[in-house]
Amino acid sequence: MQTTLNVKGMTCGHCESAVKGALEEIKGVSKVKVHLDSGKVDVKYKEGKVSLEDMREAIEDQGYDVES
Ligand code: 9UX
Repeated sequence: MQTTLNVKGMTCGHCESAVKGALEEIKGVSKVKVHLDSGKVDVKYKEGKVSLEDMREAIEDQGYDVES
């Protein structure tokens, strides 16, 4: 499965690393690509192993907002 999340508040490379790292720590997430310019985050994941809510929480824990 693949999804694209819209994340608000990422402006620098550290933001990118924080969001990417937090998502990659989740079991079931296989690939994360952050687009700093647009705030879009492409995520490849295994369906059933991880939910969109898990991803949202991981990003919010880092201090960023996810728009649905
Ligand atoms: Mo630097 Mo990115 O303060 O939020 S980590 S802009």
